[in-house]
Amino acid sequence: MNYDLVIKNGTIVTAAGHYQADVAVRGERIAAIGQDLQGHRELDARGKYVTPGAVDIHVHMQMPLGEGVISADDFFTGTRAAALGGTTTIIDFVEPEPEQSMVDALAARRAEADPKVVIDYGLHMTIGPAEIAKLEQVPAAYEAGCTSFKLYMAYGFRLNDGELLQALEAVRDVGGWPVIHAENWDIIQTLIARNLAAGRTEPRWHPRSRPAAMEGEAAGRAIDIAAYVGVPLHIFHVSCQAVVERIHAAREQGLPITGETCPQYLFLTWDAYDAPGVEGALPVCSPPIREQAEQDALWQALSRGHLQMITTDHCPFTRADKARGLGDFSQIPGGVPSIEMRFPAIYWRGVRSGLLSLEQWVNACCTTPARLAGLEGKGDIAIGYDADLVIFDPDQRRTLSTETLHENVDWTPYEGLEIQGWPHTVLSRGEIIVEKGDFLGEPGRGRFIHRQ
Ligand code: DUC
Ligand code: ZN
Ligand code: ZN
Repeated sequence: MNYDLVIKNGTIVTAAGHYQADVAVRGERIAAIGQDLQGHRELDARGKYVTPGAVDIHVHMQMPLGEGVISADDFFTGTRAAALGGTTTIIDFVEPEPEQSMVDALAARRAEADPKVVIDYGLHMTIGPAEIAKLEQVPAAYEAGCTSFKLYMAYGFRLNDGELLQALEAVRDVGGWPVIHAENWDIIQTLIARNLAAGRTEPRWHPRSRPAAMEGEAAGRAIDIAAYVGVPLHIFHVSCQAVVERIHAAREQGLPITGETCPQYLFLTWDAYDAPGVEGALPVCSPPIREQAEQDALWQALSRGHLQMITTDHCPFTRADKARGLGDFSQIPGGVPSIEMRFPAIYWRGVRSGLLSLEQWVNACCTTPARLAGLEGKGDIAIGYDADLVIFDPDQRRTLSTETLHENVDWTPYEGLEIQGWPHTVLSRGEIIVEKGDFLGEPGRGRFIHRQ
C-alpha cells in the first residue's frame, strides 16, 4: 500500500517508549507505523528521532498590556517561530472586555488569529472579576471550544478568594479545566511599595518583591479551594520548590492537581536582573526568575515526575517597551520569549545531561500538555492521530541568538547559548512546514481547535 508520505528509518520517541520504525501519513493523519512502509514521498530519518509535534499550552501572542504596549509576536511570527522549534500546537488566551460576552470575545480573538496562524491553536477563556457576573456564560464558552479557563490571583484580572470559589464552581459544573496564575498579590503590592519608597527601583528588586514562599502560599490556597470545590487545577509557570511541594502533596492525596514550569526558570537565574541598564529589565517576568537552588529543584521535580509539563509563557516585549520601566521595576512589562528554543533546549539540557529520559522529554513537552488540555489527536504518535511530527536531529548544533531565532523581538534571554539537537523537518497535519530548518508554511493554514 502506498501512503502519501513515509518517514523512514528514524527512532520514534513517544511518552511510552522509543523504537525504530517507519511512520506513514495519509492525508492529515498518521496511517501506519511499521517496517518497510512505502510512500509517494519518503523522508529519511536515519540517525534522527521522530517525535510528536510539541505542544505549548501557555503563550501570549499580540497581547495588549495597555498604553499601546503589546507583546511583540503576532499570531504569524509567533507560530512561525514555534514551528521552527518543533512546536505544532499552541494555546493562547481570550480576555473579554468588561462589556463583552465570552463568546463574542472568543470570536474577536479568533478573528485576530485565524488569518495568521501557521500551526493549530486553541484558546483558554479568562475569567476576570468582570466575568464573575457572567458565569452563566461558561457553558456557552465551553460549547464554543474553550474548555479551559484562566484564573488570576495577580494583576488587574485577579480574583479574590470568594470569586475564585465561584469561578471554580462554574468551571466544575461544565467539566472544564481551570488553569491559574498563583501569586500573593497583596504581599507583592506591599513589598513593591516598600522597596520603591526606599529608593530600590532597579530590576533586581522585582524578584525580591515576589518571594518564592508567597508563590507557594498562593498555589497552596488555590489548590485547597479547588479541592474543596471538587475540580482539577493546573498551576501555571511554577518557578520554585515551594509550589512543587504543594502540587506534590496534593497529588499524593490523589487530587487532580498538575503543574508546569518554563524555560526561563530552567535556564536562567536571578543574577540576570543585576545587569546594568535595560539589560537587567529584559528578563522581568512573573513569577520572577529565582536562585540557582530553585532552578536545580525544578529540574529535579521534572526528573521525578513532580511537575507534569513544560510550557513557555512566551510573551516577548521589545527593549524599548522594557525600558519604560527603568526607574520603577514594577512598571516593566513582564514576559520573555522562549517559544522557539523550548523543545530542543529541553532535549539538550534535560536529555543529553541524563536528567530526563527521551520519553520524559516528549511526555513533558508534547503528550501530557495535549492530554490535559483536551487536544484530541495531538501530542502522540499513534494511528489516527494528526500527522504533527518532528524529525529531530540530535547532532545539529545551534547557537541561540536574535540572529538565529525567528521571534519578532530584538533580544533573547538565551543569547550565545550553544545547544545540540534541533528540528530538521516539521509536519503539521501531514504538510511539511519546516524542511532542513527552512520555514515553508503559509499564514492562515493553522486551525482553531474546537476542544470538547
Ligand atoms: N507573566 C504572566 O503571568 N503572563 C505573561 C508574562 C509574564 O511574565
Ligand atoms: Zn501568568
Ligand atoms: Zn502567561
